[in-house]
Amino acid sequence: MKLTIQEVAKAVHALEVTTVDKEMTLTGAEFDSRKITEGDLFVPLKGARDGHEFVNAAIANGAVATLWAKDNGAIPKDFSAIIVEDVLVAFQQLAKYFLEKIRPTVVGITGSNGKTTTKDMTAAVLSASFKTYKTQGNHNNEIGLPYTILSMPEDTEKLVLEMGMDHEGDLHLLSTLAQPEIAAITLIGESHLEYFGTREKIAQGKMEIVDGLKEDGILIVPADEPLLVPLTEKLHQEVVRFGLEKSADVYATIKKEAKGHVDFTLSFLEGEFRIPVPGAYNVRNALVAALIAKRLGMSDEKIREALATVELTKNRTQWLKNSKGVEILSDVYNANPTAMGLVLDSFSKMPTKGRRVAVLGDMLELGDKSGSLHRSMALHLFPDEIERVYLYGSEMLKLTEVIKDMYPVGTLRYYNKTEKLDEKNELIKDLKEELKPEDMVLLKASNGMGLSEVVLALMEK
Ligand code: 2GN
Repeated sequence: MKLTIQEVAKAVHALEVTTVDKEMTLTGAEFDSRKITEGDLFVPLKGARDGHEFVNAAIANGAVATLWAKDNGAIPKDFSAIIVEDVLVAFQQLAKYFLEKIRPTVVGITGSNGKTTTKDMTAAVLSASFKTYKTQGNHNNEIGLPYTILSMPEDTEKLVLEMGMDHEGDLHLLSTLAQPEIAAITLIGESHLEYFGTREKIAQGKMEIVDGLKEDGILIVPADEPLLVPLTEKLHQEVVRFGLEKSADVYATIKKEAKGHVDFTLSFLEGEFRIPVPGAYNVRNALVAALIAKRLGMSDEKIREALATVELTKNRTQWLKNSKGVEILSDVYNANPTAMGLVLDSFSKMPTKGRRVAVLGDMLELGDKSGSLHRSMALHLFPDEIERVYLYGSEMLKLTEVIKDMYPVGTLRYYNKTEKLDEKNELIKDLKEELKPEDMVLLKASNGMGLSEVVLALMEK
């Protein structure tokens, strides 16, 4: 992002700006003060804690301005504060302004889950011909999507946005913000993370992706979702139904499935295609990616080349199932208190026949508020929802102290990690012994805690 303070103030309808130099250029926007670099705008959102509390950390890291909710206490002296009614709304308005300034073609994709995503494959294919930027990690909600937009390079031509859906109204907001030229619903799914109750409700929720779809835009939907297809009938935008059956508007035909690749044809492109990953699921992803690429002007040949070399990265957040039948939600590469609280809340509500088990490791680099931020996770842990808790790391000892009287004897375990002593192997051993088929396990920590080793150990035969 490259915007002047003046531009930001105008875009967010600032009530007031406390600054000396409104021509000063801002080079990025961050809501996590740990990620601020020189020249950035700080965006104090309400997470587990109120971001306004951390403005000094942001300044120390090089922030040159901040958004600031009106009547929010003392504004740091000699610092540019852009005063607004609501910081989240301002952040979204700013993203919208930046999008209109850069004007990439926007592709909005929802419904991705599983190991690889249509979003990644689409971005991989488009990258062969265009300057393409895509949603990183899980930045797909009302905060993550504006963040993605504001993080795109100035020369972005195609922007592939993942649009996440947890509640009714989510996709309405994301779609009207980003106003995609192409929108794709990859599947209805029965994802653990959706609280819609019924598949009908999920289908309705997914259809909100058309709320911001351009008049001359295209909606891509699975042909084999009887709940979805009727909802597309009254749209004035073009609707393309995809699948593996000839009755779909566009379809793939699998020719050969091998261990490491699949060969297939596509009804709308010449010749045969290969993806260097197995599975019919990935052929559906590839079909959507190829369709989008074709509509955006790529040649059949270019699409073929791009698909043949797509590299799929593992999702950072993954559902796994081990040989014992334990379901594992692995989210072990980064952590902040907000995200940990949110994932614990949704995990607590997920239906399961077995027990819910949480394995939580330290969140790193939280400075002198670290103790209280770890302790605050007690607000998200209740023995009748999450029956067993394994805490790992020196900061998590503070959380252990807060919840130990609430958790019955034997249901809360603590493992230390210091320079001298690392009890990770005990943690692994106990988990392997104590987990039962049908249990559901959440693992979450900062990357530096190395919980990925625990995930690997649980996945061993
Ligand atoms: O769930 S999210 O991760 N989300 C991001 C967007 O895509 C989808 C997923 C998420 C994270 C969301 Cl939705 C919202 C927020 Cl606000 C955040 C977030 O980053 N929250 C963070 C905090 C909170 N609450 S990051 C962060 C880092 N901060 C602590 C609080 C916090 C570090 C810090 C620690 C101590 C000081 C300053 C900063 C300090 N200053 N100590 N003394 N002075």
